[in-house]
Amino acid sequence: MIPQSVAEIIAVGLLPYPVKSIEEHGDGLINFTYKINTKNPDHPNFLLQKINSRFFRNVDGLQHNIRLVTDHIRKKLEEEGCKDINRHVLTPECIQCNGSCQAYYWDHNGDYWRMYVFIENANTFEKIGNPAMAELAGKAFGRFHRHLSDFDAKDFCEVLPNFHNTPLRVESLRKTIEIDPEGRLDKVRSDVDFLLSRVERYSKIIEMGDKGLIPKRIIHQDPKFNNVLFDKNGELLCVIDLDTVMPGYVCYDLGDSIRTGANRGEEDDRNPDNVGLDMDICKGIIKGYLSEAKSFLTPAELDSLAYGPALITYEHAVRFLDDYLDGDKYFKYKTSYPQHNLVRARAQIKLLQSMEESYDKIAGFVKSLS
Ligand code: GN1
Ligand code: MG
Repeated sequence: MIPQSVAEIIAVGLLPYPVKSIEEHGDGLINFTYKINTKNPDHPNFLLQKINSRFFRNVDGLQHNIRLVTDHIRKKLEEEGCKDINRHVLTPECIQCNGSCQAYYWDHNGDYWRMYVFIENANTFEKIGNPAMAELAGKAFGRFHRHLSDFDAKDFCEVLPNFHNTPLRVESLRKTIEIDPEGRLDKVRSDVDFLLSRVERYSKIIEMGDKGLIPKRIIHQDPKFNNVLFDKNGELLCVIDLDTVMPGYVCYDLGDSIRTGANRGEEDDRNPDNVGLDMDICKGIIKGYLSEAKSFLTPAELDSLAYGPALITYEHAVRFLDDYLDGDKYFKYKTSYPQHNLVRARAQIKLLQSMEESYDKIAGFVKSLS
């Protein structure tokens, strides 16, 4: 169903061209997304998205970041002589409002909306099917990092502060444990002990950063495979869903793309036997990533990469368990049964064990390509 607000945006004439039809697009849980088909075939169609202002409170900052990043990538693509720039980077489109062009629209319900030019004949995929696809996934995020490797981040807004600050995520878990607001702690003692015994090991990246040994760069921070857009002929186009783009360490993106893309099971798999690292997919992602990123990464960053998968998986286990103990507040929108967050946390713990067993192999593979 098309919500009233979308009809409002069309009705008050906030779009640059006459509209033919509106359809729902994708199944985004955070962003409600609509495709706006314009009447004149010479005019582009648009993607209209509701911004999740529960996560993203600073909408000005968010839209500012997206504009900076897409402008920068566009410039890089021009320098590289890319023939079809509008398919290789997202194009934010302003919304006509009070006689001026605005980065977003605030509707009568207090929701925020923004638009991109719609990229036609393009697809995303939920799952990485084989190592060749894995290589493309790695390439997509490696290229994104490469294009932004000389970006001056000083004007950048950290829309979700400390998003990947692992020690702070652990601090939050500790606080929840102390209070145990839902009386759930007893059931999960061994999971808690497992995670707390690893705090030091997974504080290493933040410590390296604090000591200035690895640089903060602009990274994606939600590098799931379904955030990679492909042409209908299979050609890699660009990465999408730029909301979480912020300064961070490159191993976070490589790590999260492996956590989400190279798990033999599901993130919320109820059967732990299904869960584990698929080494062929993992290698594919690393190979694709380094084919783009090797050229600008420092030796210390190259060394940090192999920590990424386990680090980000650890962090997710901590976040899911924290939220479970806290009564499923943060991930409420994706919790469909009472134990869902606990199932997620345990699946992440299982994946983490499998990654820890494979650490030497991952590090060796990175080294062989560096
Ligand atoms: C959240 O809802 P989704 O899938 O886009 C979360 C990510 C986690 C992911 C885990 C803003 O993203 O960090 O990786 O869940 N996003 C935010 O399923 O917290
Ligand atoms: Mg997302």
